[in-house]
Amino acid sequence: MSKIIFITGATSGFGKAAAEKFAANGYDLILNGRRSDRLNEICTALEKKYNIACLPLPFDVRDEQKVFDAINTLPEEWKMIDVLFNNAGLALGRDYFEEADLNDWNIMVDTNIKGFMYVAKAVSQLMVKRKQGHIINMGSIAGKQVYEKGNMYCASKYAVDALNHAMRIDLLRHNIKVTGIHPGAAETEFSLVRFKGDEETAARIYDGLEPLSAEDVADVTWYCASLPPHVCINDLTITCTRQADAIYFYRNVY
Ligand code: NDP
Ligand code: 8X3
Repeated sequence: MSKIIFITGATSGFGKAAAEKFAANGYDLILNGRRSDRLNEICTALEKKYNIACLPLPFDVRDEQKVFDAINTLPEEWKMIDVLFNNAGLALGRDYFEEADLNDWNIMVDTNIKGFMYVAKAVSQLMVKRKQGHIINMGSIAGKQVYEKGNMYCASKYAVDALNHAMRIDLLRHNIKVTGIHPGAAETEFSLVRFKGDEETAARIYDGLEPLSAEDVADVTWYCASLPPHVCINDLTITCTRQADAIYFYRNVY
């Protein structure tokens, strides 16, 4: 029987690349995001290409009721989730603390912390019943080190880091692995979302770098998920070669 991965934020970036990587390795997929047209297209394409099964499960992770309803009413055969890639998230704005938009902060807290937690809780309850599973949480280098104008995005990813650790401790007794992946700069739709469609500013983030790609992150996600049952990567920080931490870059701009 095929294994099942549930991926949130699968309409783009890391989630979409992970869907392809896991499908290529024979996993069946449950794919979440808000853009259902994209989910349907991705599912159809991957089913055809890899001869796997794919279930689109569109919902907004911020909607507590919808998250629990969608997961608790999955058909029985889809409840046997082996891996959760808890990846949906976003940054909005890059502003000084006193100038930042409160609405941006609310959306980041609601998505990156509360939505993240709803999905992890609902899926972990299914895993607990089976005494097996692997939760892979998407953190960030921004959850390891605060940078200027990072304020609430960094805080939300620090929360992810703390919850990742907390889940690992509490789920130990249920034989559930918990892994946190913490990438640095990666070129996806992330910066376009952060800068609200301003393509020029979004592109400048990667000036003089060869940033991580979505596929780089999908590869390490696959690595973490494909280790033997007794081995668990707890925390994995990954940057491109020209990035040392959340602040120091060596840009090729002489
Ligand atoms: P993208 O913008 O390319 O992808 C983000 C995904 O999250 C989309 O599929 C989007 O789907 C989904 N999403 C956002 N909000 C919601 C919501 N409320 N409900 C359901 N799905 C949602 O960015 P990345 O792939 O780069 O980002 C994925 C994760 O990686 C995020 O948690 C981000 O913080 C983190 N990260 C990104 C880094 C980077 O430099 N790119 C580095 C470190 C971490 P839709 O819009 O269809 O709902
Ligand atoms: C995304 C990486 O450096 O833009 O989490 O915060 S960074």
